[in-house]
Formats: sequence, C-alpha cells, structure tokens
Amino acid sequence: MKTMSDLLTIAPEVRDVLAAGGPVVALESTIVTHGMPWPRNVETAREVEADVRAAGAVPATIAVLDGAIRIGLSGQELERLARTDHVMKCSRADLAFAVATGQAGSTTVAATMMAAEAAGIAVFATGGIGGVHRGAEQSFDISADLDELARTPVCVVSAGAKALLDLPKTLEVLETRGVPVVGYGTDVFPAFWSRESGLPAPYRLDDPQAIARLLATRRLMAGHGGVLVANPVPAEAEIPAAEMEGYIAAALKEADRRGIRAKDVTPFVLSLIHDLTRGASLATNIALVRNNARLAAQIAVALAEND
Ligand code: PSU
Repeated sequence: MKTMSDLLTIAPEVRDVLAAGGPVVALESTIVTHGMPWPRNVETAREVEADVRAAGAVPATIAVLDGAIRIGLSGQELERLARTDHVMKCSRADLAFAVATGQAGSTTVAATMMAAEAAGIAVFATGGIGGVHRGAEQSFDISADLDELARTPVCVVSAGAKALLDLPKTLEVLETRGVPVVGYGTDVFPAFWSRESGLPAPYRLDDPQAIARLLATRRLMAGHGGVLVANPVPAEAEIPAAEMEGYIAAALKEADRRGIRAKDVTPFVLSLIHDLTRGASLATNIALVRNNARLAAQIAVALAEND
C-alpha cells in the first residue's frame, strides 16, 4: 500500500542520519518564498542551515519540486525557490495539489509538519507560527498551523506566533486543541519581534534536555499531536511590543483597504512592516529564526541521545 512516504524524496545525507537515529532538524520554505525579500531570503536560509550544523544536527529544508516532496535541498535548489516568483504557498490544503500538478511549492508550518512526520523528523524550526487573525470572529481566518499542531507529532520551535495575530485567541485555540506550549527560559509568551507579549506562557522549560524529555514522554501517548516551543528573540535584536504595535496596526489597515485576504495576508503584512520599519523588522526576523534553528538542533541532539 502506498503512503505519504512514497511522495518524499529524502536527501541522502538526511536519510543516512535518520536511519542511524541521529539528529535532524526540519526547516520550512514559506519563510524563504513569502516571508523575506530576495536576496536576504536565500542568505538567511543558508545561515539557518549552517546554524543547525554548528549545533551538531543535520538540516532538512522542505519544499515541493517537480512533483515530489523534497526533504533536504541542495544550495542550487534553495536558490531556485528563493528567486522564483509564483511559487505556491502550500499549507495542508495545498500540498497534494502542488505535488499532483508538478508546481513548485514552499511549505508552511502546517505542511512542513506533515512532511517532517512522514520522513520521521521530530523537530522543526520556523520563525513564528500562524494563528488566529485579528477580526477572526468576522473573517474566520485561523491558520491551518494550529490544527496541524493539534494532530501531528512534531515539535515546532518558534518565537511564538506572529504579533500581527490575535495572540490571546491563538493561545486559547492551542489550549482547546490540546497543544502543549512551552516558553523556553521564560514565563511570558513571546511576540515574534518582541520578547514579551504580556501573556503568560502555559509552561516553562529551561534547557533542551528537558524539552527532549517532554517530547519522549508525549510520544508514548496515543493520538498525540505536536508541541510548540516559544523561544524569545535575543534581547539585542528585539523591537519592543509597544513600538511594533503601531506598524502592525498600520499594515493591517492597509491590507484591509486593499482587500487582501486569506493566505495572502501574512506575506503582505510582513513585507509592509519591513518597509515601515525601514528593514529593522527583517533583521529581527532573521535573528529569531537563527535563534530557533540553534535551539531546535540542541533539542534534536538531546532527543537522539535519549533514544
Ligand atoms: N515565520 C516567519 N516568516 C514566515 C512564516 C513563519 O518568520 O513567513 C510563515 C510560516 O510558513 C507560517 C506562515 O506557516 O508564515 C503562516 O501563514 P498563514 O498566517 O497564512 O497561515
């Protein structure tokens, strides 16, 4: 019987490390195609892969190319994705479509979790997850990332959820859907560009070994889903929440005025905030992604040592 594994093309290095039970970190590609401008997108993707290696794990950037879900990309493939306009942003709803039609697709947190699970990768680093959008009571716009965290057993290392979202409602949905949310070295849920959202983090753990123990424990529970690790951006790179809020409000207003909806909202707002902050938000975004990649690698190493 064929399964999702048959749709995967796993890079030889990643396959070998997985077969030996070694540490691998999954990385998403929507941040490359829809989250950052060229050429900082490809430069960051390379830096993030190097950060994972420096911490002792193997990176596996995930995307759809030529009708296959690719687990681990070459430098050239990464560049092709980063340069190409009109790459499909693939969430859960889009992944099969991109594969079946042979279109190039980048994977969001949700789709990267699906692919990572099928490949046997337990730890994944991103920037910030999608969540409940502001005004969701009208628009019903809730990221598929939350449902995926509820169902798919992968640990997602993030700087929280993007601050352009409704963070209290995002935490509420995570709790309802049974997703453990762990602040890394903090009692406060971070807000992506800012270290603090003002909301309590449901749990706190202070070292990668403790997170690995949580993952190993949860793995024993049937039907369990993912774990969200919320890792605050390094202090020297943060933009305080009070300062960000003005830019976020202005960008959301402009998105609404232009009728931007659904999966186009996040990329549009990120890019406008980049312009409004004259590039400062991008520098912060890069710092937090790299910080998450390092922590994810440490967790993957601790998990491999546990097994
Ligand atoms: N982290 C970033 N930049 C991004 C993303 C994460 O620093 O662009 C992407 C992830 O792929 C995440 C997506 O799944 O944004 C959320 O999109 P939406 O709000 O449309 O679900």
